[in-house]
Amino acid sequence: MSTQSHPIAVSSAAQEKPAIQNPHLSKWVAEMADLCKPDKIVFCDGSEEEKKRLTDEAVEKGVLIPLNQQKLPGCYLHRSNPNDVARVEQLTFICTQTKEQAGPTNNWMAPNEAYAKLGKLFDGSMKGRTMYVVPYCMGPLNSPLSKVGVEITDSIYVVLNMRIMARMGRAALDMLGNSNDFNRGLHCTLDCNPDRRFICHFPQDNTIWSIGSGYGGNVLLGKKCLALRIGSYLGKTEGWLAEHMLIMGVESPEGEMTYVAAAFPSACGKTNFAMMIPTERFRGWKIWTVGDDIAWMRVGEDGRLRAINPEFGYFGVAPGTSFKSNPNAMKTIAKDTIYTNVALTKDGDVWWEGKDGEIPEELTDWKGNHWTKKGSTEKAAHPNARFTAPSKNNPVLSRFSEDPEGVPISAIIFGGRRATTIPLVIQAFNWTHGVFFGASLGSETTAAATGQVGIVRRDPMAMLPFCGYNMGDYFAHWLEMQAEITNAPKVFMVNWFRRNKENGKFMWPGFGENMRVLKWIVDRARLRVGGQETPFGWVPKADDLDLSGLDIDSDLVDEATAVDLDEWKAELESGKEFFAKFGEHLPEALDLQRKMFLARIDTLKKRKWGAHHHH
Ligand code: OXD
Ligand code: MN
Repeated sequence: MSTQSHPIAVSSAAQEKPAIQNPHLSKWVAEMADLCKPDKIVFCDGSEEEKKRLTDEAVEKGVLIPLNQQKLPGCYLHRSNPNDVARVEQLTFICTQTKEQAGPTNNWMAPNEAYAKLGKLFDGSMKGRTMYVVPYCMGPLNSPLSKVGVEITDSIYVVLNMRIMARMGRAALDMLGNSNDFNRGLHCTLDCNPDRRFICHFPQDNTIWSIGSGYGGNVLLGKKCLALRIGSYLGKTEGWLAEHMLIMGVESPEGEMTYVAAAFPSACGKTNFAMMIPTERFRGWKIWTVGDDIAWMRVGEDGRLRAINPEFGYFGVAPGTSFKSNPNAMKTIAKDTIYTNVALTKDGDVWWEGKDGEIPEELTDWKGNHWTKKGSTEKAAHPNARFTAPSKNNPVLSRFSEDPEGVPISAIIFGGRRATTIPLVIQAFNWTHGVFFGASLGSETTAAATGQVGIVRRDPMAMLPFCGYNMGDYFAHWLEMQAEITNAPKVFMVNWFRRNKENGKFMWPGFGENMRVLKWIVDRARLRVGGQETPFGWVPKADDLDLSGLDIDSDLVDEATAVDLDEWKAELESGKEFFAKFGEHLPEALDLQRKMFLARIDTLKKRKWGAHHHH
């Protein structure tokens, strides 16, 4: 490709060195510039000066609205196009050579077709615009577990968000050196038309092309696109795991630290759990956040699974976040935060449904319209309104969050939102059973959308929208990992949302009380507390859970941890259809697990298990 017609490259500060020395990177940037034809190219260095310059420009252009700097220093509001407020699974594609490699749960486009189709849209897309070149590192700088990506974008909003979400700029370039091993991400907002919106992943090329959207999950390419979809593929080929999991350190009053990774489907409270403050009874216990959304895990020299958080900030859901639900998040987002699609108060503060205090009489809603408490029927903040905040603002950020070796994981938790069947907590018998737990993970749809409650959407390992290759092969990869993990984490399933069959009420208080469940998990992982063997795993007996100071009786714990044979029969039978989707790619060991549990139910029913077996 010719390099004659390049616009002048403007580097952000006066530099003696050329902005990019890596020949692979400069070649690719030149090619993308030839395609997109920007007026100007800016190489981002991640400096404070650059942040100020871009922020000022964003404010001038109306991309960011400054908030009340006394109340929220360094904070800004962004309003997205109302047609562009969430991830779009139907427009997200995995572009592997064959459809089979993408598997039955992903949208697939052939790579040539995708490059051609999106190439036409990218052609000339940055005329009159600036092209920003954003090098970034996912994971601690210079960690063997980290990966470098470069995102090319026409959006200042993207640059300023990437700066919070990843280690961005010069440091990432230095880490890359002259290597060709980096993710190539191309993004253009275009005119934000849903008809010309595509998020395409090319795992075999370590490339992402995203066009027609400005929404975080579609355009902050380090997060879902690289850290999960491309990451999971890299993990399969390189022998590690990229997971949709929070990572937390649980510290006992004696200072003993146990690390736990947990997968919950989107919007099921991972951020709250990762920043949890234990209740009064657990004074002296502390939760330390390593990450709230993504874990990259590799087997260390000690044979343990070691995890890093590839991210550097939180891109969390604002509605429902309050000093009641998550005080640490509230402190985290009090400064240097970009808010997207929240409501604005008269004095330049932010507001959303579920925030503490009185509902203001008047607001400017997320679309920029006048809103009144009395007169407006619509929500003031978009339900998927977000905050982008630096991890370093988190008062309970783990001091090991930057450890290049990663933290050693002792327990893995899978959690869903289930009104029935799944006990408050249940421990798998072994690794294969744990993988089966993860592969069968499901969450119920809420009433709001369809009027139907209790429809279970299967979301294996909470990775359904994020697995960058055939999910059947992904299950096989999980099973194979056992060969290298000589000291495997114990695997658990939790369900904070089980309801009483008679009165429909939640059986468990949740929030800080979840510490009681977490303590059992930690003690099980360390082989020092009892449990009850059920046909489907270990559950705590009432005596095994520390219930002191909690206003529920032990019968309720029995109920919350009870295993009902009829419910499990339905559960295991419904898994058949989901597993069948994967055909030959489903590891036989998983379907055998399902069948074995199912077969046992019939024998147990003959002997009336459960009737006289109240643990
Ligand atoms: C997220 C998601 O934004 O899972 O983290 O959708
Ligand atoms: Mn997520």
